[in-house]
Amino acid sequence: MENKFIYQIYPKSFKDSNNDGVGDIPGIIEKFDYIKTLGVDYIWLTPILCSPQNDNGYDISDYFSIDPIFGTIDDYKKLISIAKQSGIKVMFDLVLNHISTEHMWFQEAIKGNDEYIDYFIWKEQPNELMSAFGTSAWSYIDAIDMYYLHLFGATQADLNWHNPKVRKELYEMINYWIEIGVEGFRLDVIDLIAKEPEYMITSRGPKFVEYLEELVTNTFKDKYLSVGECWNFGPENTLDITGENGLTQAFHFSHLNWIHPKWGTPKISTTELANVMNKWQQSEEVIEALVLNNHDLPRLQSYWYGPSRNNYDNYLKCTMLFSLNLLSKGNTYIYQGEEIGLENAYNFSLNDYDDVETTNKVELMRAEGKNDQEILELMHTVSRDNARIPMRWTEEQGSGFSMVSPWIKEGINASSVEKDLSDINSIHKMYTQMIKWKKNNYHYFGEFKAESFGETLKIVNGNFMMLINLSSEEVAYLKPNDEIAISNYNQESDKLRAYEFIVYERQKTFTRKS
Ligand code: TEU
Repeated sequence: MENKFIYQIYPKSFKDSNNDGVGDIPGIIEKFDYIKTLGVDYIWLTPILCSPQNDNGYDISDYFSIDPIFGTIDDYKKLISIAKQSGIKVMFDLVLNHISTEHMWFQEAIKGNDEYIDYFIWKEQPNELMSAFGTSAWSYIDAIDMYYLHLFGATQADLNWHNPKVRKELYEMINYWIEIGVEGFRLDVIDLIAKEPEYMITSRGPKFVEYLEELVTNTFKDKYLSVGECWNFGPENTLDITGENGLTQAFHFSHLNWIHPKWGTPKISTTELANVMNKWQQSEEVIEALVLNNHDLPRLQSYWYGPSRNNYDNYLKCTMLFSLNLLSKGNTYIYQGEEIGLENAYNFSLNDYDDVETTNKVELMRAEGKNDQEILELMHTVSRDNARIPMRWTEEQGSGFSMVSPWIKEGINASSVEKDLSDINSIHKMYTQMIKWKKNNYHYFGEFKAESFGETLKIVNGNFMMLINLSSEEVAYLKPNDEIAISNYNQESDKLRAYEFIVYERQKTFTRKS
C-alpha cells in the first residue's frame, strides 16, 4: 500500500448540489469526472456523519447516519460505487477519540446513567490540562457535579477507551462502514485515545499500542490503507503506530514545522527541511504519509510565502512545493483546491471566521489586549478557515460552488478550476503529470538523500536527482549532463530560476526494485 495518491475532500466546501449553501455528497458525484482527471487512487471525505457541526463534523452525534446536510446513505453508497467503477476507493474519516455532547451516550451520562458515565472521563476538580482550542480541557456538569474531559471543543467529549464497552461499540461501528463499502481509513487524533489525564499524559499513553492493535485486529486489519493523524511523533516511535497489527502510516507534519502550539511557528529552514526529509525517508520502517495541505492548515504557499504576485508566481510555488513529494517514498495526500493553487482567504475580516479554533483564539488574543488588526494578520496566515473556503470551480460570483450564499465566505483567489485549466501554466496539469511520473518511476527509486545549499535542495533517489529552488532568487548551479525527466519550467537555463524544480534521470543501468 505504497505510492497511492489520496485526494482529500472537505464535503462542506466542495460542491453544493441542492443550493442550501453547504456542499454535499451529490455535489461530489457531480464533480466526479473532475476528480478522476488527477489520477488519484482514493478519495478521503472528512466526517459526513450526523453532527451539530460545531467542529464541522469532528463532533459526531450519531456514528451510523449520514448527516442530512450531506445527503443520504444511498447517496453515499452511490458515490462508493461510482468511485469503484473508476478504480478509486473511498476513505472514511474515523473520529474515535471524542464524540459530540449531543450524542446519546453523553446525554445518558449527564442524566446520571452509570453505564454511560463510564463512557467518558471525569474529574471532581480540573487539573491544568488545556484543550487544543485554547481553553481548559475540563467542563463542569451541574447534574452530576463533575467535570468531563474534552481535549478539543467543549462540545467534543473525550471517550473513555479504558472501558472495553466503548472500544467494542467503536469496532462495531467501523465494521458497519466496512460493510457499506469503505476501503480506507483516516483516524483522527488517534495518538490521544489512551490518554491518562490524571498524569497529564495525552499522546501515546501507556496502553496506546495495546488499544490500537486491538482496534486494527477487530476491524480492518491490514486489508485497507489506514492513516493515523498524529501531531507529536517521529520516526523513532513510528512502530507504536505502524508496527505489526498497526496502521499503514501516520501523518507527522514536522516538515511543515507544524507542531503544537501552532500559533506563530516560523517556516522551516531549508537545512532543517532536508534533515526532516532524511530522517523520515531513510527510516526503513516508515511508509511516509506525504502531505502539504489539509483542512487544518493554511495553504502552504501562502503560509510560507504570503500572497502570490500573479498566477504564474502561484503556479511556480505550488508545483515546486508539490515536488517535495516527488522523490519520496510513501503515499501522497492532496487537499481539495491544492491542485489548482487556492490561496489563503486574505479577504476575510474577523467576523468572517467560522472555525471554533480560530474564534476561540480571537477571543483569547483580545483578552490579552492584542488589537484586531494584529489578530487579523495572524488569522490571514494561519487560520484553518484559509483552507475551508468553498472550492472555486468558476470565476463567477458563487465560485460555481453554490447559487446561494455559502456557509462560509468565498475566498478571493488567484485561481479556479475554470481559470487554471485554461492557463498555459496550469497547476492542475502539472500535478497530473507529476502524479503520473511518480507512478511510472517509483519502481526505480532507491536510496534517498536530501542536502541543502542555501535555499536550494538537492534530492537524490536511485538514479534520479532533483534540484529545488525554494526561493524567488535565481541561483547559479552546475548543470548535470543527464536528461531532464520532469520540471516546472519549459526551457533549460544556466541558472536555477524562481521556485524551479528539475528532476534529472541518469542514463545508467537501472536496477528495478522488486
Ligand atoms: O485535528 C487534530 C488537531 O490536533 C487539530 O486541533 C490541529 O492541531 C489544529 O487543527 C491545528 O490547527 C483533528 C481534525 O483534523 C480537526 O479538524 C479537528 O478539529 C480535531 O481533530 C478534533 O477532532
